[in-house]
Amino acid sequence: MQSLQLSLESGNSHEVMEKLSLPDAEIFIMPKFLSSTCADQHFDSLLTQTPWQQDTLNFGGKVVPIPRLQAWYGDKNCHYGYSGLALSPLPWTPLLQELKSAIEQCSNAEFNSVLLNYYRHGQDSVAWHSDDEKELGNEPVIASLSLGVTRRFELKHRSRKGIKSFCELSHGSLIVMGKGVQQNWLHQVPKQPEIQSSRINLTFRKIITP
Ligand SMILES: O=C(O)CCC(=O)C(=O)O
Ligand SMILES: [Mn+2]
Repeated sequence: MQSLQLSLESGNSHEVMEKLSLPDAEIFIMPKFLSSTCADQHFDSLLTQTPWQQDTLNFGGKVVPIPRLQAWYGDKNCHYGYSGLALSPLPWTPLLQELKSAIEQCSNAEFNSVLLNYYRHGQDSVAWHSDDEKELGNEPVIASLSLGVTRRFELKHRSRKGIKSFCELSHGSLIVMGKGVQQNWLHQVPKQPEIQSSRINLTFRKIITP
């Protein structure tokens, strides 16, 4: 896969994209991808209009609710799953399609699906993982848009013990995870019990269908 090419348009504050310096990975952040007014509107629409689901995982016969709510949207054939959970796509909404196009333009990548996560408060989280399911291909580009309260996004290298990093994902920010991120690193959004307010995250992905 070619490495990410970024469209940086000078004078356009939403286009300011910074590369995080992580070994063995290409990851970019645009802290102000959306203006705060736009981000507020999209947060409210997604919060109220998404059919949020409380999915469960089965750990050796024990059914455990995932500590966040989710929704999966995409093209008709985009079936996805992780840890034994199977997700069938809801059809694109105009808002999700609009966000997808804007994010495709600035990341120079294509997506056909999006996973929405709703962290209701600081007790909701996602545990250490990488998005390395085979339906995402060998070197996926995943773009992640954050709305709502700022949460900490942590990364740790898979094999070089002790090499870690983190960034704060604020309202309207976009990160683009490219070459090496899923292969060489794990990421998580840890619980932050002091946080009372909610956050929505959208990860745009490309499912490779046979
Ligand atoms: O909420 C986030 O920022 C990350 C979500 C995530 O890693 C995922 O859905 O795979
Ligand atoms: Mn992930």
